[in-house]
Amino acid sequence: MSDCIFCKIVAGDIPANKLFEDDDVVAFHDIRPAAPVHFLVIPKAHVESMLEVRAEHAALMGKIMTVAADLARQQGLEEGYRTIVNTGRVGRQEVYHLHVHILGGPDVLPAML
Ligand code: DGP
Repeated sequence: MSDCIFCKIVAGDIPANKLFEDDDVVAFHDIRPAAPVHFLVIPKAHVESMLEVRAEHAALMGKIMTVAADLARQQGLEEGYRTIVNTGRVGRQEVYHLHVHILGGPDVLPAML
């Protein structure tokens, strides 16, 4: 998707502070951190949102969550963190390339749910 900002990060066309990358997923720090640790894990393939996720994406979605958990441990979030996926207009999704937010840090996370 030529106009997708996260596809441009995947392609290396715009910079990102990457934490992890393999053939399927990329993780990078959020440009507008809402917590002391705030990173995103995305599929390299352009999947717009959870609205598009089907059974064929099961392995990829599992990998995204596994990478998120591994990176959270690496980032020192042993006591926990928030994992958020905003979906569609109603879910206040801003960037239409599926991404999982991981937010952590001591005592700074607002109560949301
Ligand atoms: P949302 O679609 O609402 O789940 O959030 C999108 C997030 O993506 C938001 O927290 C800011 C982040 N973001 C947007 N553009 C960029 C960018 O170019 N680089 C990085 N690292 N993060 C971005």
